[in-house]
Amino acid sequence: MDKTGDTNNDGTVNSIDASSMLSEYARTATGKDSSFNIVQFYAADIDNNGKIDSVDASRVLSYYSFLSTHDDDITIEEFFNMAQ
Ligand SMILES: [Ca+2]
Ligand SMILES: [Ca+2]
Repeated sequence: MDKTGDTNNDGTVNSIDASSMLSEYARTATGKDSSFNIVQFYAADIDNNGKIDSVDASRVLSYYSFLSTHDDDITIEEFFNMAQ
């Protein structure tokens, strides 16, 4: 499994993935069951803290906006290792 940010597994990382992560955060924050399976969860937990929240979603949006303005073909993990 890859930590990609691609929660719906359509091969691209974009605002749809980020909004699904915010929906997931809203569910779990209010005590509802997760709607993500384990593959989606792993892909979405960008900062590796064991939960999906607004930090992960904002990282996906940062990565998405970077990709849309650069030709670099880097993974989201490489992007945040670079950004740290
Ligand atoms: Ca996607
Ligand atoms: Ca997280």
